[in-house]
Amino acid sequence: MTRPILVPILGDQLSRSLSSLDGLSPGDATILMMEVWDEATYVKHHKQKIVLIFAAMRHFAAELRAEGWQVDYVALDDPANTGSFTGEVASAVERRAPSELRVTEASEWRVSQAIAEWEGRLPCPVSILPDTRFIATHADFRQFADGRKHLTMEYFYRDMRRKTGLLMRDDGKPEGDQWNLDADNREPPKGEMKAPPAPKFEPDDITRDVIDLVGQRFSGHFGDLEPFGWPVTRAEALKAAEAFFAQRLNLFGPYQDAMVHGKDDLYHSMLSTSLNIGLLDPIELCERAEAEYRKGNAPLNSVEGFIRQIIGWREYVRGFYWYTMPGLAEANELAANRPLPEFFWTGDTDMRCLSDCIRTTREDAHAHHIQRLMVLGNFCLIAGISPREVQDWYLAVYADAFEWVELPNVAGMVLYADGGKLATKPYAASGNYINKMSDYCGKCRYKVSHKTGPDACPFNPLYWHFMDRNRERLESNHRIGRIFATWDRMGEAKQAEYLESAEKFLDSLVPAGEGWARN
Ligand code: FAD
Ligand code: DLZ
Ligand code: SF4
Repeated sequence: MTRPILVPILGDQLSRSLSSLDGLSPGDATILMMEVWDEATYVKHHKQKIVLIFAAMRHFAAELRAEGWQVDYVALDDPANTGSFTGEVASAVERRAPSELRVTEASEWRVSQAIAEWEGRLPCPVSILPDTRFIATHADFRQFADGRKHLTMEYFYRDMRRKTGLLMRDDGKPEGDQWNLDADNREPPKGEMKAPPAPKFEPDDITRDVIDLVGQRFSGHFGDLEPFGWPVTRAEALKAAEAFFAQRLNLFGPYQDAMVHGKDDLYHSMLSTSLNIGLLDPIELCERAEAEYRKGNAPLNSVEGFIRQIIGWREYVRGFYWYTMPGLAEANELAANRPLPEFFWTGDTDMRCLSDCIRTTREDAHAHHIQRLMVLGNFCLIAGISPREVQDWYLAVYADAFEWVELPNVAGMVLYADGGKLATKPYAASGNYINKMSDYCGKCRYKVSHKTGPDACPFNPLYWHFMDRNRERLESNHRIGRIFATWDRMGEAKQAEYLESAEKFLDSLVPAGEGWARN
């Protein structure tokens, strides 16, 4: 009898279309799935993120077993659990003596470095296969990026539209004659914004066990454990997707950037967790969205906007991550070194926009893109918070956070720490932007119309403090340089008022200290 192949499946590889399973039948392979302490604690993930991963892994293992696969499932509390992927793979190889170990490449640098060492350590051949769930290969991204100074997403996105044929006409032109309808994705909130909420899923017995485990073992991690309602199976994820297509896609486009107090879903899909752990396939979602457009159920600005986020931004940041690692994790172009304020963990701030975004992050392990970018991220950028600390925070607090997607967004899009490879200018904004795009400011203790002084919205002086202290680095940037003419016209007295207000505010910040993001 031939010895089976050992196929480790990691917590974000929960797809039946996984390359390591391709061509195998249940009799050919043993699947290895591992709940390991190292992965659960390399940052102190939000409790719901750990529940999501472990519950989805346990359900996936049960589905595979029901199909006849042999699954070695190592639970966190298994007394023999070594706590690491490498330790568990070594034990499984000893137990099973496989003819080969076959694994789909890891999505993150940390894990890929570990996997790269398996070949030298294990007594069997090791095959590492490409992750075919992404549309762009590493070579596709290199071909796009090599020789370019700025890696503008727009051109990459057009390549992806051509590669997939999504929203393309037979004459090779984009549907609607425009590649990108971003300009039609910026309506401020209007009236009550009665978007039907994204569905939540009642935990079954498997998920309840995991909730209990996480409550006991990870009680010191950030975030509310319950209510937990994320999809943990493909069937649930498909239901969540259908609810989005039926109820929210049509207004996704116009209100993509809108922010409303107390609501983090609005017209967003809430599908990133399911996509990132493999319960949903990016192309199936995009094709489904395109079908809604073709049937006349959703306008082009919504459908193109949704498809752009997935085959544009999502694919692009993944390519960018692998193209720029490991340097990206250390980049700090603006030499920002202020510690993260404690209120990022406690939510205890009078800034109403920030406290609402931190509340939703704590309650749901989610905030939508503009909350992450223009409230939380913008604050970190203009207050000059250290990229390392900001990266750890984002990686820990969101249920959809994996370094390949989190890091380019934080270091590149938010903090300009990469020196402008990803974004052509820093996304710095004063309180005006938040006031225009949200209902936050009306009831805030700060006045968005006050530019300086104790009642001024802190984003206002911080914005000019940021510009002033980074002038040398930013002035030559044609997209931002002319801002300095406005600053110069203000005159010294006004400038001093801005700088003094900003410094008073910065001095009042209490640093978070050790132990929040890492043990
Ligand atoms: P929707 O608004 O419905 O968008 C649809 C899908 O498009 C998302 O599910 C996601 O898969 C994709 N998408 C949208 N924007 C981006 C983007 N900028 N980069 C990559 N994919 C995108 N997304 C993550 O999945 N994990 C992260 O760790 C993460 N960290 C972020 C950190 C910062 C600072 C910023 C600004 C954005 C980050 N994003 C991250 C992107 C985005 O905020 C989330 O994907 C989105 O909020 C998830 O909610 P949704 O599924 O309702 O998204
Ligand atoms: C995020 C996470 C957590 C919290 N725990 C595990 C785990 O115990 N086992 C596992 O296979 N995956 C886990 N993950 C997801 C992994 O971190 C992710 O699959 C890899 O980082 C991919 O590079
Ligand atoms: Fe945020 Fe400033 Fe508006 Fe308050 S006034 S909600 S701090 S933008």
